[in-house]
Amino acid sequence: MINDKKVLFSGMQATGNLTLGNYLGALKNWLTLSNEYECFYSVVDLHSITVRQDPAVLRKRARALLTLYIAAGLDPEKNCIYYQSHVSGHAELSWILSCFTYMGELNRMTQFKDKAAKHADNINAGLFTYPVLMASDILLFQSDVVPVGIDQMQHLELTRNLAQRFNAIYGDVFTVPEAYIGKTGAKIMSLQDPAKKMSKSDENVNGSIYLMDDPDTIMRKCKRAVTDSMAQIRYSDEQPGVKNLLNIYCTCTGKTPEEAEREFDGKGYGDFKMAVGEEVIAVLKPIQDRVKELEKDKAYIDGVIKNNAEKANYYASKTLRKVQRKVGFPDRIR
Ligand code: ATP
Ligand code: LTN
Repeated sequence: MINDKKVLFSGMQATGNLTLGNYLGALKNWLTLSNEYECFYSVVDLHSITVRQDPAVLRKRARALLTLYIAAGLDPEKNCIYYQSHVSGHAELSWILSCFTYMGELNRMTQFKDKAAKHADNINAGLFTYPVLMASDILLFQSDVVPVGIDQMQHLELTRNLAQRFNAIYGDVFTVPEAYIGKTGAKIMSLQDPAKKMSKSDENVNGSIYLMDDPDTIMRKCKRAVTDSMAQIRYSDEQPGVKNLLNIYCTCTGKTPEEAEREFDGKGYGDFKMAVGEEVIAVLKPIQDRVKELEKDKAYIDGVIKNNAEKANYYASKTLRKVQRKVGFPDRIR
């Protein structure tokens, strides 16, 4: 608990331009929860380098991502928005927790298998221990809740196991966190291949709507979205393309799939896709406008970065010192 509130932690990697999947699956829920919890939202740049990055591009994207968090509506006075690399506790706790993680556990992680297949020329140890760093992010702030898309569930389970394992040995050190997964939007699929998750590192740019896409591009991508020849708008696994568009529509409008099915009953795919495009544009336009405004105010963003890194470091050190003492590291002499 911080200031009598439960703690929330989440983060995103600055590995590309954010997609609608990132927004509907994660960021949107961050906004809903931000009043209720004491929140830490990190730009997880340590995670980003598990895949080779161009330094200048990474720096630029990390700042764009941090700006986007604010533009989406997270107030940096109330929410701690910061770069993971500015808080060394993440890496320090990660080392300690890696000594409590079994190779077999990490071997089972599907994200590692996917990424290793995608980057066969660079299967580095960081990619393998990525989930331990993620667990450290969460446990470092004694987080109660972690809003993520469904693809992160396996990492959350590992985090809970590590917390429980550590607590069983050393007493009540870590809060055991819960995942928060939205009812709709938890897994937005590629518009070009509804069997694949919409992903910011997908080479096919038509499969993803990027948060900074202009309205014409958004409409074009929606109109070209892969559907089927069943000529009916139903929320069913037999129609994965239509189901995905309905998910997008419902998460944007707050309607239930049943309401949307009724609304589009008897309508053609053309009209339906246009309606989806319009809702997406309506959701993204205010965020895009705010990004453009914020980008002009360098001093403001710099201030946010500085102040929040201090705040994050303060809370991170508290947990870290406690953990170091528990495992037997000597106290510092002041
Ligand atoms: P990459 O393509 O680099 O692996 P990514 O697009 O999967 O990246 P992350 O930075 O790994 O994005 O994820 C940020 C957050 O967005 C996580 O909470 C993740 O669960 C969520 N997320 C990512 N893709 C989707 C999606 N298609 N639908 C719903 N949520 C998603
Ligand atoms: N692995 C996450 C990003 C991430 C994260 C976290 C999410 C890193 N650390 C802590 C929630 C909490 C991903 O989305 N790929």
